[in-house]
Amino acid sequence: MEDFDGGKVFARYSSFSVDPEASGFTLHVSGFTDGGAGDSMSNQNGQKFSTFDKDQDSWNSNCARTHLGGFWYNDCEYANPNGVYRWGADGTIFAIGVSWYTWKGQDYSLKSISMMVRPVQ
Ligand SMILES: [Ca+2]
Repeated sequence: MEDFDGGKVFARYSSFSVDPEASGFTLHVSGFTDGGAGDSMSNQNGQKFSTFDKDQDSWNSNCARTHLGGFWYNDCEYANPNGVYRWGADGTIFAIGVSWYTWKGQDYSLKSISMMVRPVQ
């Protein structure tokens, strides 16, 4: 992931899997290694995937609608990579950007986040 000042960091997880649709696409992520980004995914571990039209998060409202994305929201999020693209620091509307809490907080929308997955060898 990168910010708007040339900063580039990463977070690596040795294990990442998603359960089938019948199980709500539950996320299993573990084995964090810090590449400067900090761990914003463990908070989402064990959560189902929530969207505008399907609230499967742990909060009493719909995190996808509140944070304008779709993700494995919990109560609600440390990471919001499917949020609104809004050019860096912007707290006009709380936590709707492309954010990674443990690096830049919830009101900094990152320039990019790439998610890469490879099979276990
Ligand atoms: Ca909810």
